[in-house]
Amino acid sequence: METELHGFSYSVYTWIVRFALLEKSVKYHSIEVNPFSDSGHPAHPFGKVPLLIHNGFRLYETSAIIRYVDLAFPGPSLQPEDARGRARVDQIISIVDNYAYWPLVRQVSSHGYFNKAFGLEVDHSVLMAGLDAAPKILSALDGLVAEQGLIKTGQLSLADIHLGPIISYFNMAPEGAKQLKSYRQLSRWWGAISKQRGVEKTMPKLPRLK
Ligand SMILES: N[C@@H](CCC(=O)N[C@@H](CS)C(=O)NCC(=O)O)C(=O)O
Repeated sequence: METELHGFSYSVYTWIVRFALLEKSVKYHSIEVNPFSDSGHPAHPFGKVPLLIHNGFRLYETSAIIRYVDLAFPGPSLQPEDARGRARVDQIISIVDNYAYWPLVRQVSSHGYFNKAFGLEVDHSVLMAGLDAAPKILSALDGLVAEQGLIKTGQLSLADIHLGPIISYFNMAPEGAKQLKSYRQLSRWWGAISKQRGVEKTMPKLPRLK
């Protein structure tokens, strides 16, 4: 059985897939591709990462990949059996992809942490746009992780795996960390997730802000 993950070390979506693969104890080869280069990832129709290849089966879109990993490999299930639990997991994943990724990661984390840490240009208007958009998203997630998340269920699910790296990146920006503190359930949830072995083992190695 051959599993290949095409990803980029700093990509938050690649981190999500690494986290799911680790939870299912899947051994795989990592292929490093920078999707932010001029050509993007040539093997991905939209030039992005991640892309998983499992015995010739090629799959892109992170949410599809982690659901596939959960079903295709043995080990504890990462999705609740009941309809409502499963729906909440899917809802959190969908919120991440449709509402959270851009403001929390590409605006707040990129301009409040990454560009500073890597000596790149910081656009404060982009950072502010992300910070303005964040409360609505954090507030929705605060309620949802209280209902379906590690601290409520005691079990790691695909929702925790999809959301954890996103909140981690947001929290790396001091402005993001300050906002996160106002959301009690989400902060508690993040406190528990950040101590998970899967997070520690799959987290990208990143410089601290000076
Ligand atoms: N919808 C895609 C999004 C993947 C994505 O945006 N990946 C980022 C890295 S975290 C990327 O490749 N960005 C390159 C670009 O936007 O040009 C998924 O769920 O996998």
